[in-house]
Amino acid sequence: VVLSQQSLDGFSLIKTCKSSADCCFTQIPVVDLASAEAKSLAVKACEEFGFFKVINHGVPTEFITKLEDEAINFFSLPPSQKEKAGAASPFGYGVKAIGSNGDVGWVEYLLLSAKPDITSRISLSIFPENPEAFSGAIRSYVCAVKKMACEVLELVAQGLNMERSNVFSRLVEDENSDSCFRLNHYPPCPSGLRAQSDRNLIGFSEHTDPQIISALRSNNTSGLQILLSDGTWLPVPPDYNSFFINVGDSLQVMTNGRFKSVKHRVLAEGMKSRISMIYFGAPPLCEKIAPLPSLIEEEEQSLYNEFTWRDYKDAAYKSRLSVNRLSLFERD
Ligand code: GA4
Repeated sequence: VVLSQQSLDGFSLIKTCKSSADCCFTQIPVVDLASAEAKSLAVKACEEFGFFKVINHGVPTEFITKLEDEAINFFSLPPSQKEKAGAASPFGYGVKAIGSNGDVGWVEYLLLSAKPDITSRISLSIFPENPEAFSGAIRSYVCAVKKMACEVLELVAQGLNMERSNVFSRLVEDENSDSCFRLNHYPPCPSGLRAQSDRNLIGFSEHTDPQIISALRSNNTSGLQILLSDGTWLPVPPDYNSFFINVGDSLQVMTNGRFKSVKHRVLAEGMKSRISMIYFGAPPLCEKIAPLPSLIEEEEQSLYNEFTWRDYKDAAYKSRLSVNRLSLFERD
């Protein structure tokens, strides 16, 4: 499959209000990791939006630019070369199809495990002459972003007055953590469609992330939107130098619903290619996920049944993107 201007068969178009008059009053919360208020602001953002922007994140700029260059280089290869990564099932290269349950998007991507050996193997199949440039760039980036994501998890644990500040971060730091990493390329929206003011091509349709935390950045291109609690979609203004943090389903469960796992989507709207890179911090497969007792308020009940990350991941991979997977684990 190649994404081309000619064949739009099977892609979804949605009606959107491009003026976005209803959402221009809402601002994405910003958390400065170096500030004293970081803990409380991060907790507030996780409760209200399940989403915030992080500045002073400490991820070296050179790791970011290096990986972005490598990603552009990878996506510029001929299809036959990209396919050498193997089909995304789950790890590998994918075009148009997302997951294996019929979801499609105006996107091509590389889905990788955060474990370096799997990435090295895939890199070797794509670049047999020099696998290290690509896998090395991914390794350095993923390591730095994981550190930042764990810092954010420690901050929110402190902000929630947890007894141990590593309650969340230890799961992602565990050597058996099931974290993964994704590079997405959204080609420019076909010109014929760009002209239609009230229709948008879906790049990645609405979903929540099943993991604990996701850390995303992009090449300064718009398209990402988050769903607000009033049901409106808020476009996220792009920012090359910042990271965006998403609360995942597992963190929603551990906080007994206090933090919201944010629904988000990407529209292919621009004339520019969008490149995004997302680190998904996950627990080990055998880890039990349940609301933490200290976060179940008095007179409140646990909202979810306990499950292992393996159970949840299996359920997620069997479902369509937009499904509310957590409802399967809600307590009756
Ligand atoms: C959404 C978050 C991550 O991108 C991802 C996605 C995964 C995939 O692309 O294979 C899923 C999706 C994501 C949730 C539901 C299932 C699985 C596609 C899909 C239809 C890598 C993940 O972990 O879950």
